[in-house]
Amino acid sequence: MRWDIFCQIVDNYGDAGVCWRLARSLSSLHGQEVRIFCDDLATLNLLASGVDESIKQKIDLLPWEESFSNARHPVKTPDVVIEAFGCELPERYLAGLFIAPVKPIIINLEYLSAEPWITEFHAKASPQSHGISKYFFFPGFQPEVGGLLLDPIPLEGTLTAQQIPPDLQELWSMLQPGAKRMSIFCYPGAPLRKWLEDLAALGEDIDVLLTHGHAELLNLYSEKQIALPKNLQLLSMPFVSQDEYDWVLSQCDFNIVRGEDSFVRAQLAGKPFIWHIYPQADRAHEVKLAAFLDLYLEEATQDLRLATIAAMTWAMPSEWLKSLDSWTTHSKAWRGQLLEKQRDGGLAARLLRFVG
Ligand code: TRH
Repeated sequence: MRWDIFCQIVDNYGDAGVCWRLARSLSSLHGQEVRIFCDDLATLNLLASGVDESIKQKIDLLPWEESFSNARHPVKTPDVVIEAFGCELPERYLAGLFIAPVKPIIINLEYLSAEPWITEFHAKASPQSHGISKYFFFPGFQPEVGGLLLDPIPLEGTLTAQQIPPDLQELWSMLQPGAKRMSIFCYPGAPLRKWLEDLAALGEDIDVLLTHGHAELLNLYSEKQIALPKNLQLLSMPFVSQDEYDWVLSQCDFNIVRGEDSFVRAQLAGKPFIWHIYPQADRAHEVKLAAFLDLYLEEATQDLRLATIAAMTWAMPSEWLKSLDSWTTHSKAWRGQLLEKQRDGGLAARLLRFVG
């Protein structure tokens, strides 16, 4: 079938990251014809870079305006229209659908959530005055909702240390032998400087991989240099491809991730992680985090529960790092449970079944 995905980039990379990952899955794993209309093509192209040309060329990445420009032949009517994260379709594009001989189905693809209430809204109709059928679709962890965007599933062990991505080889050569490795991808509001100073004071050899832009966050290049003992080495990464980022997550002992897509990738890496959830004004993010932790820690010991909740709410590492080993065991088990629950193929497969 033909899919039109509309991607409006609010900020950061996740809107593009999720839309690109979905398009890639629908196209290369499910043989669908996919176009993405995006209002910030530069960001989308950044996320789509580093993917095999044979995959990328099958997906049309188009500017938002192309969806209704009459310059070209009238836009081919799609079978499915995805409004990613509830973005509004362009009026003139919608008008084009009204005159289409066969109407598409419109899907409002929501943000990923672990909250229980989404089970009541998932797959429910959202009646529109224009009469074209539209449905809510909630990605999530529970069996009766939209599932997780998993592809490509980083199979344990295949992302071995030997396959160091080319643009990480120099950085990888600087790692301290035998040191713990942590990657950091968080929002500016995190107490990162204090967190790293506390971590360094524990005396362990640790290499901290700062993802694109985080070194600036720490004013590493300014006079207010963060003063860290040499057992903690800060290494700054370029912005790498999604698959290379998966590789980094799998090679680290601990990861700080954020938003939506890296949050899922960290779980698939089977390693302990802090989820720096996207902060919302009305503190709704705290409800979302609590809902996830309820699921994530359902089978954890009380000690691990306390350690994980402390870590996820930015307590200093000296308060919870002693639980790292049991957290690592738990993370592997959680990855296994996730893959088991999503063995139907997760979000892309469930979308296909829903519209099929
Ligand atoms: O960038 P984010 O903070 O995006 C967020 C989420 O989309 C959130 O839902 C939304 O409300 C908010 O923006 C506005 O985090 P996220 O979701 O992890 O997206 C980052 C994407 O970037 C993800 O696909 C991984 C990818 N990435 C790379 O490809 N290379 C890299 O080097 C890094 C660090 C990330």
